[in-house]
Amino acid sequence: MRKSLAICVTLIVISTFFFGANIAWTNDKIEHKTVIVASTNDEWTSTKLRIMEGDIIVIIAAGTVRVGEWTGDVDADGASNGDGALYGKIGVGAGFLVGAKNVWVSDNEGTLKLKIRDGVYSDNSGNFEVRVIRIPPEAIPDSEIVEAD
Ligand SMILES: [Ca+2]
Repeated sequence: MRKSLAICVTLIVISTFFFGANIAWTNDKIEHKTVIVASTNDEWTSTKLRIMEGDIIVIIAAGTVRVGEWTGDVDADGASNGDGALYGKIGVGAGFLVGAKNVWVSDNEGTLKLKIRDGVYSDNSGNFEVRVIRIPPEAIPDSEIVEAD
């Protein structure tokens, strides 16, 4: 009897530890940030958002930049050759095209960073004001099955 009580207490202590630890390093709340990405910055700008696999990422980039004389002012979709477009990178993964508006489910884990695509950054002007929304799957209510009519 005393032995089974001891086992029971041990199980409660272990499960509390794992449950508590789980809360400490996962964030199941929707996060929304605005990040300024400068066209003169040739380094990645951190959104300071930690992305988990399965998170839904929403990007809305406002503003225009000038990355070269011939391109004129372009939005985050970039010029016809791709210069001036907004790119993203998660953790140590490869960079990918984001553009002015985008929604995707992340296959990667790590900090989301943003950068404007160009070769020479010193002759650029302007910046993008980028809203980044991270929606963890835990924050989405259970789906309702819609019956066919
Ligand atoms: Ca340039």
